[in-house]
Amino acid sequence: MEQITEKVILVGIDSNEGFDEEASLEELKLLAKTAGAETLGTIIQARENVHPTTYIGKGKILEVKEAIDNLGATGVIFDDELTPSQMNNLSKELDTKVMDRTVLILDIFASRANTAEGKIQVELAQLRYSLTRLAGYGKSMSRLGGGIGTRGPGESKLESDRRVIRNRISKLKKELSEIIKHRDVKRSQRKRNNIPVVSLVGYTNAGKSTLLNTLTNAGVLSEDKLFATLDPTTKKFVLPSKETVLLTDTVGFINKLPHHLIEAFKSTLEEAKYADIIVHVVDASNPEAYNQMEVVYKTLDSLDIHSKPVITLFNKCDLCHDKPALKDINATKSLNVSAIDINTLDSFSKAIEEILSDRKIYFEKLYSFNEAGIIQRIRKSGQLLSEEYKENGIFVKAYIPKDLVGRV
Ligand SMILES: Nc1nc2c(ncn2[C@@H]2O[C@H](COP(=O)(O)OP(=O)(O)OP(=O)(O)O)[C@@H](O)[C@H]2O)c(=O)[nH]1
Ligand SMILES: [Mg+2]
Repeated sequence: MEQITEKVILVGIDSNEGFDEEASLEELKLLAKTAGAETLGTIIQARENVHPTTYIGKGKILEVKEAIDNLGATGVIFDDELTPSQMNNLSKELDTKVMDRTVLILDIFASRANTAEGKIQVELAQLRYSLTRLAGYGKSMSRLGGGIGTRGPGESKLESDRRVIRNRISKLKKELSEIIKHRDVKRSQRKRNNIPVVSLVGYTNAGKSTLLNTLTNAGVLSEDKLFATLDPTTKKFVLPSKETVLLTDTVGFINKLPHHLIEAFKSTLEEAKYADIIVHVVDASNPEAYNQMEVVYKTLDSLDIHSKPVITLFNKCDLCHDKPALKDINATKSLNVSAIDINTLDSFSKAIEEILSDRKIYFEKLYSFNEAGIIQRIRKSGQLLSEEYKENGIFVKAYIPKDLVGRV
């Protein structure tokens, strides 16, 4: 298929809060590149709030229009989610293809989705996004199809468009809930086996998949692109203490993650909810590292993921020679590592062991010979220190997870 390269101009508003707008447009540029568009220029307007009907002010619109003509752009991408009326007005005023951060991220997710679940989630998000936009387009939308069968009063076409979308949404939701049910079964199996789950979270491009690959040879795609990973991958990782944990790598977070995506991807994003330990991977070489960390914590918060032990990994430390060291007051432990260099990761394994051993207690008990099954269970979920065969049974000494005590 022939690939058309869009040439775009990026437009953002500097409201003096959170991310520096220049950095945000740098990120938008990377998103555009990931989606296959070339950035010709960037324009920033300093204003406290977005303009309610045109996002930027009148004068700035003229400036953007001029840039489109001078540079030969085929489209404009705005650094926030535009309201339907902003999008409508800007399309008219600029007379070119108008896109926003949300469309771009949805597009990237669509091209990255591999599994049935990922595809359904992306389509759900896209449909929900377009459902809110249909109203704004009104008649122009009904003319879009053109030709026989599409003529007629705009409103009724709009109604039927809506109905088609709603039906599709409810069908997809049903399919998705089947898949989620299946995953819940798997999760509860893990829980029964008592294997601790360690979940990698972090801003997109922080190095989560690289870390998983270095530790477990997982062979997960890792790339210098945003959202290289969409679908969760879980791998076994054996600690130096010989205890096994499950490491899960999943979709990264980003500033202004569209709420349609958060809704649709809830089950994927929530992967960390079932973790015993959260590993927060940070790209310490990125000048926006602190803002990115804040986005990660806010996203975890909005997913109701709290009060779990957190290990923060300041990653890519091979690139941070002259930078001041970063800190994370939210973390149980923080470490400087380089995910591409396994020699820097010993301290990481140790940190996991330490946190897990905090949750274990020393245990000894005499079991009768026909209770050998329980000892097998201790061996699997805990750390069996010794078993002594005596005349009246087997005497066991072990460290076991606290929540296993009642069951052994
Ligand atoms: N120099 C250096 N590069 C690294 C390090 N860790 C990861 N990278 C690079 O950073 C880029 C992103 O790494 P990924 O592992 O794909 O990042 P991710 O967090 O999985 O990103 P998403 O899946 O997009 O959320 C890749 O080009 C990696 O090679 C590191 O320790 N040092
Ligand atoms: Mg990844």
